[in-house]
Amino acid sequence: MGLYLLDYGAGNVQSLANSLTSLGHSFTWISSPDDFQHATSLVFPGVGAFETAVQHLASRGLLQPLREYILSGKPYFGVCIGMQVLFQSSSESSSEGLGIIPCPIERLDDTDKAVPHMGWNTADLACPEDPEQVADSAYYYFVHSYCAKYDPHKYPDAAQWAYTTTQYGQELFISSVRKANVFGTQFHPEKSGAAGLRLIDAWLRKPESAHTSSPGAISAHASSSPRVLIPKSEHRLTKRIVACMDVRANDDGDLVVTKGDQYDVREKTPTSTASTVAATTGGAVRNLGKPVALASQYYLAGADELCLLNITSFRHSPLRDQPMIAVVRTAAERVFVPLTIGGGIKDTVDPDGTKHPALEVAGAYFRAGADKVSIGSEAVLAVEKMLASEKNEGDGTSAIETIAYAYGRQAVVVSVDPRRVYVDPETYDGPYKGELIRGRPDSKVIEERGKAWWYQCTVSGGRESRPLSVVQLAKGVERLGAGELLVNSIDRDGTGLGFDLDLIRLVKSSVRIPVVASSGAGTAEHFCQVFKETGVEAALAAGIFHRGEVGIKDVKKCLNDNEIRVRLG
Ligand code: 1PR
Repeated sequence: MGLYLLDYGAGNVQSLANSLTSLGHSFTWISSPDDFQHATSLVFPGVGAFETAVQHLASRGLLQPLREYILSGKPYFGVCIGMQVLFQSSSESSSEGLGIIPCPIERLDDTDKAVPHMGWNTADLACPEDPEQVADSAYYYFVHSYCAKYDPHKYPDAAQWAYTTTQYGQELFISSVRKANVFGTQFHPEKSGAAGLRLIDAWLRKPESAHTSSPGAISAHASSSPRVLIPKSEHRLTKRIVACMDVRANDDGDLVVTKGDQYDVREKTPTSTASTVAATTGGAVRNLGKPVALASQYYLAGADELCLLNITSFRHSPLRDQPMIAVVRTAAERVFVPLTIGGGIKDTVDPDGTKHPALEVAGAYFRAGADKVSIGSEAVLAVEKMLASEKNEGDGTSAIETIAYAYGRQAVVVSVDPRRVYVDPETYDGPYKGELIRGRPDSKVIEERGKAWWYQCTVSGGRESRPLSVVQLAKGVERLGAGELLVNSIDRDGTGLGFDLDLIRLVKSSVRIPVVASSGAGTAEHFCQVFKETGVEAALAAGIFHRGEVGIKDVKKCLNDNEIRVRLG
């Protein structure tokens, strides 16, 4: 069979290619308009932003051939933008869609929930008697800010296309479509673990004739009127558990997963009473395993997402750091949940003077298989620049803005490394008065008692403090276009004392985008605590997972026992 994959040239489509390869399906990339004629099945993993996708397709002369291919009745499977492009238009863009489904794509409402809708949710069959492809109770991975609202009164023709619907907050949207030769999912089966791989495999293993229809069959109107689904009172989006690997070269030049205590990743220098063995290892970079092996292990253990942070990237350009790119590539071939890559996502200049914009750096990671990039230091500097500008807005050139424009804001995470600055609550009269947290007199952390503090942003892995608070940063990066915030805490990192609930609550209440709590997890109960007390969408840990003290399954069991929705199995 002639299975082709459409890459419009600016989306992170490697993940879908990896899933096909792992399932044993070979494919050819569409590289010119003529290729559509050779394709007997077509998958369009349109990850990214609607505007960029449609513009790229049009500029490469692929938009009209794509439309003709779909109308010809040959099998088509679109993922995310690959599904959205079937619709009339998108409020994300001034470009028109293919107009095959007569309904617009609209922005999700963020007044009652975080947007993007990011994480694992269910896809409920619109016709339960037709469970051919989607498993009714399975969780699939969603990441999008725009959707086709399920509204049979307003858009009766579009409702006829609804194969599954998904509830998020008070909104019910079409999460997959199916009609004649066309199948499309808003969620990402290639990032949905075993359930997603099963769905892709089932579609591909069916004879092509079963997905083929007569030309124009998709335009036919169904005779029956669609069922009117009533939104559920509660959505089924799960809380996400993220395993994070801080990666750097050790003193022998090998890339290892390391873990700091408050960002110090070297073994403690031994005292004079230490053994000779300890003395020889003192000061070495702490080595907790190999990045690809650990990533595979956490995927199999049920992690909902993985994060690889190149923690010394500020020293050189990531594009010259080929071993790190190779790590990402190999990990992405084995891991079928979202993979975030961070470290050094910024404009860089090689020693020979060659400039690489942040967009190019991110593009290299996306092509290697990353699903999201995480921006640290550069985000702090971009917000400082924005706040100092006359108009108090971004100028379109920052890493956040350029990457979000090309790949969609859901592909841009900002990782913030705040540190507490303790002040005397009675005398402090500085600019962060409104953000002060007051320590409880009975706090377990002695330095908190009777004190107050604000959270200061740092760059270069905590080495330099900047004149910016975490609240300013959170609000600033949301305005610039970040899709998610990863909130570390230098004070809690590696301590096992639990997440800094004051910090996480403060950030969560400052933004509408999803927030990932990080730093300080020491027990499974700490995860329950952070979800219950702050409402964050995800929580991340490193040390306890690397040292095998608490497993991902233990965390999920604890959450499930406490009636916090998680993806089990
Ligand atoms: O500034 O864009 O180049 O990005 C650098 C990235 O590397 C940032 O995301 C920054 O947080 C990270 N980083 C830099 N130096 C260190 C270090 O440890 N010396 N690691 C570092 C940050 C924080 C988390 C950690 C959690 C959970 N590590 O990654 O995994 O704190 O730890 P725990 O569960 O063991 O407490 P740029």
